Amino acid sequence: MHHTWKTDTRPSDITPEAVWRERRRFLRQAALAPLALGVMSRAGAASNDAPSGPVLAARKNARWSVDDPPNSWRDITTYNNFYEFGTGKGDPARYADKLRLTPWTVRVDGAVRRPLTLDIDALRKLAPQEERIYRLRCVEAWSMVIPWIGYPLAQLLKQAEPTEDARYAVFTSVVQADVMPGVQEGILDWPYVEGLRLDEAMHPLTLLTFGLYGHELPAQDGAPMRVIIPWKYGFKSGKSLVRIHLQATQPTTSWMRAAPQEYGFYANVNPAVPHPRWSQATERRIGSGFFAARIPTLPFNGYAQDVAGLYQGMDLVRNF
Ligand SMILES: Nc1nc2c(c(=O)[nH]1)N[C@H]1C(S)=C(S)[C@@H](COP(=O)(O)O)O[C@H]1N2
Ligand SMILES: [Mo]
Repeated sequence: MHHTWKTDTRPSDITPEAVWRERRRFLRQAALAPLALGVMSRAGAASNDAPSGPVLAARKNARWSVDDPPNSWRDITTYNNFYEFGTGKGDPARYADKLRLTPWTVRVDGAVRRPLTLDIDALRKLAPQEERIYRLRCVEAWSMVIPWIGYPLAQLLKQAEPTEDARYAVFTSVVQADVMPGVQEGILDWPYVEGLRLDEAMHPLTLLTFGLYGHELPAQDGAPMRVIIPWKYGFKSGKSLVRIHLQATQPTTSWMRAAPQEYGFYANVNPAVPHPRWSQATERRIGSGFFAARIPTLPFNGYAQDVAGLYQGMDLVRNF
C-alpha cells in the first residue's frame, strides 16, 4: 500500500473507453486462434470477461446489497491487492493460480468452548450461501462494487461457542512461501494477520466469503475463503484464511506493525480522517474510466446506519 501512486493506474483508465473495448475485442478474438493461445500468458487467459471456475449457488440477499452497478469480473479479478503475490495490481492474477487449494482446513480456536478444525467443503456447507453486493473501499482511495457469495461469519463463530474472554477475533492468512513471490521478498511480516473486535466480527454485515459472481473465489481474490468487512478499508478483509483465533486482547495486525502511524486497528472508512499521506475524502471507482469524476467517500463506506452504533462514544480520530 506504500506504492499506491505508481501502481494505481491501468490501461483502461488512460485510454478512451471505445478504444480499449475495441482492443479487448481484438484480444479475445486473438485468444481463439490456436497459435495465439499457445503464447498467451496465464494472466492473459485469466483476464476473460466471463465469470469462470467452479459454480457456487447462492440466494440473492437484497437487504444487505447496495444498488451500485457491480464492477466487471475482469476488474475484480485482475486489479487486486494480495501482497503475498507481489505489490503490483496485476501480480495476484499472474501468480495466485499456483496457490495449493487442496487440502484446505481452517482452525477456529482460542477463547472458545468448542475449538473447530473444518475442511473447506464442510465450511462451504455450514450455512446457506448468499449473494451480497457490497462496496469495497481500499485505503488507497479506489473502490469497487462486488457481488460476493458467503454467509455471516457469526454463523461459524457461534458453532465454536465463544467464551466470556473472547473480545477479539484474529484472522490469519495462509503462507505458501514457495509459490508466493511477495513472501519471499518480505514486504510485510508474514503471515498476513488482521483482526476485529468480537462485536464487529459478529455483525450481520461481516461476511465469510467463498465466491463471487456465481463462482468460487478465484485465488487472487482470496480462495478458498476470506472475510469481507464492507465498512472498513479493504486491508481489514484478510484473504485465504487458515485460522480464526478468539482472544481477550487487541491483536497487533500486520499493517499496524508495518506502519502504526498510518494503519490503525479500526480502519473504519472515514472521509473526515485523512491518511497521513493523502486525503480519504473522495475515491475513484475502478472501471468508471479516466474522465469519470471522483466520487465522495461516505462515512463507514455508506454503511453508517448499520454500524455507527458499534462505535458510540469512541473518538474515531484517535481510534483510526
Ligand atoms: N492475505 C491478504 N489479504 C488481503 C490483502 C493482502 O495483501 N493479503 N490485501 C487487502 C487489501 S489492501 C484489499 S483492498 C483487499 C482487496 O481484495 P480484492 O483483491 O479481492 O478486491 O484485500 C485485502 N486482503
Ligand atoms: Mo486496500
